[in-house]
Order: sequence, then structure tokens, then C-alpha cells
Amino acid sequence: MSAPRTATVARKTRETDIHCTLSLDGAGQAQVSTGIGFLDHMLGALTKHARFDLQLTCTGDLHIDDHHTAEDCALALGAAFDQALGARAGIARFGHAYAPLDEALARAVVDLSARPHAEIHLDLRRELLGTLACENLTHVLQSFATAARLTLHVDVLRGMNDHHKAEAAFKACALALRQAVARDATAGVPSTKGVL
Ligand SMILES: [Mn+2]
Repeated sequence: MSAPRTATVARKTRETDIHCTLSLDGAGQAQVSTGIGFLDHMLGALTKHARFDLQLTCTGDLHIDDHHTAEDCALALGAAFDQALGARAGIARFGHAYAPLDEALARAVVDLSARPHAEIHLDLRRELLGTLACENLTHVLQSFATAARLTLHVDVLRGMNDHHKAEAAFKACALALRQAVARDATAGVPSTKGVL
């Protein structure tokens, strides 16, 4: 039984002040307080279905808008994910999953490649979900992929309700990430290059 993979990141700028502790080997417990309710909801769903544990608090410049808070929380979470993974040895590396939420269906495909790349297609039609701009949901997933140094493709394949579509997308990401970080004792460093 290996030690739980955890990391803590503190990130402070003139725009946001964030404390984030992430365990990749958790029980799905989230204590998230970003000041943006819908973002809390999405990060809670991600944590729950990836079986991470996440404590994240942010004090951000929400008097301007939600952009800096949403982006910086994702960057802090991604940095914690990267640190918790360490050398990326002995893990599955790849994961893919579909998640439905009623009429909505989302697919996420992840490669813990150490090469940041995100293709995010959420097909959201509303301007806002709660106080979070829908464009910033895309930005959150892109920022997470960048800081976590992973390749992430997310497609909402169908759906009518934007809340459903967004939640299905984060659940699919969670399930794919859970697969990708899973320990695989036979994997070594799972790259023909010998390094990730
Ligand atoms: Mn930005």
C-alpha cells in the first residue's frame, strides 16, 4: 500500500488568494469555497467521481467578475494535481469515460502526457450558470489541463439543459482522471520515451 499522493498549493496574486490541498487517493470528499457557487458545484462533482479529496478556498476579485477566480482556482488545482502525481511512474496514464446526466451526454479523454493541451467543446448556450460565465467553464478545463500538464478532450455529445451538460462534462472528466491516475504496478514510466 503506497502512501496517498497529495499536494498543497498556495497561490496569491493581486487578483486571487488560493489555498488548495488535493489527494489523488481520497474518498471523494470536497470542501470547496471559491465564492462562485456553480464552480464549487463542478469541483465538488469532479472530486466526488474521481475519488479525490479536495480542500480549496479562494478569495478573489469577484467585484470585477468571475474570470480571475475561475481561472486561478483551476490553475491551483492543476498545479496540485501535477505535484501530487510526481514522476508519473506506475500509473495507467490514459483514461476515457462517458457520463450522462438525464438527456445530456459527455465524453472525456485524458492522457497524463506532461504535454498541456485541451480541446473543450461544451456546447453551452446560456451566458451564465449561476454567477459563472459559461465561457469560463471552458477556460477552467483548459487552465486545469495546462497546469496539470495533461491532454484533455471533452465533448458534450448531446443535451438540452446547460446545467446538465456542464455537470455531465465534469463527471466524465472525473471518471477519466480516476482511470488515468490509477496505480499500475506493471507500467513503470508509461512512455516509450522512458520519461513523462
Ligand atoms: Mn484568463
